[in-house]
Amino acid sequence: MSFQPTSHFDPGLNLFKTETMAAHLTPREPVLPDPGKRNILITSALPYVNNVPHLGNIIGSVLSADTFARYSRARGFNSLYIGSTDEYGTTIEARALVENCTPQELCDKYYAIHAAVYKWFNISFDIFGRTTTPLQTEITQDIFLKLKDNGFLEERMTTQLYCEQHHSFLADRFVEGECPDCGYVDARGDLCGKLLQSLELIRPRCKVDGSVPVTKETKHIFLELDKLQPEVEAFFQESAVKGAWSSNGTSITAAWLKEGLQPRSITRDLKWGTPVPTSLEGYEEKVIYSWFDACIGYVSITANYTDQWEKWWRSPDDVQLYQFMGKDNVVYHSIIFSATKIGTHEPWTKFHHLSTTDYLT
Ligand code: B3M
Repeated sequence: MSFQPTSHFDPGLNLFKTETMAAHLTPREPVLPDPGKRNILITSALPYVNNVPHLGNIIGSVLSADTFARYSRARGFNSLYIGSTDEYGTTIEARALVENCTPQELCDKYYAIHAAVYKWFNISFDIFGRTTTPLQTEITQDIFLKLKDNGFLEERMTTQLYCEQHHSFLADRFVEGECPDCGYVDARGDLCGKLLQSLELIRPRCKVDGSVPVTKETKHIFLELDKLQPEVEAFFQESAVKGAWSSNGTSITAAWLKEGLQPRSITRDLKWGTPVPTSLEGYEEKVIYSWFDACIGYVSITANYTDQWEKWWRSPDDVQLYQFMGKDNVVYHSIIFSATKIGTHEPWTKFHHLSTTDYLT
């Protein structure tokens, strides 16, 4: 098989359009929920678009979701199965630096490769979209502003590492140094056995140019998860039982809730991402944190598929949402995405079933 990109993607339509695509992925009448039927909305986690998909991507969420989608269709349930690449965030920026291209060029290259791989595996997506679309910006900003209006966003000052060499705040992934825990000298600012923050590293250095960063104050917007904890907890208690969530999804979510939710920053000093709404002053050089809007990707992909997307995503009584993912993605879905939807005070379709797989070893 060849993974050479041979297709072109039209973000306006967000549908596969060329000969590289299987017949089941070509444009047709959109599947919409039918209130008299059982309506099943299925998602598999959106892989970062910075590499060739690996078996972990396939096993972790795609294969299980595809199997379920085939079962669901065979049972005659009205089913929509969506997937996409995840195109924002520092993983993409970091890879673009390595490949000496722009993040957009990187996304275009690897989107085609991802699409070809899933086609080769004959994955039965109804749509395989992208997260870098105007609708992603529109829907994410709308949700962001509703959270703000409802009093769940707060501005806070934070201290971060800043590279004076290339004039940029450094995301954790862009910092290396000595791990205070195990002494490893090339530890990365976001991961070294345990979750590290770059400020904890000893003798930190900028991964882009090797210079020594300074600390600097910068303001960010925080999602006040603590205020949303009671509602997230009530939703979890009911949904995990009713929708028979898989055990690791249930235990990971329960552990987070037991510890108590804390406010989390949902903006970043980066260029590659969904812009912060322009009504917020002083955020012109910042973007929304990619994990905040990655899950909103499921919604915007559906919106690129049909302008009646709200029939799927704002129909909690008519639609059952089944989400498939690896266990490292659980909290972003079960806690942060759920809290985000709850905080808008709008009738979002939330999880029915959460299916999580362990790491492929
Ligand atoms: N891209 C992480 C991953 O690929 C992230 C998932 C997003 S799901 C909305 O594992």
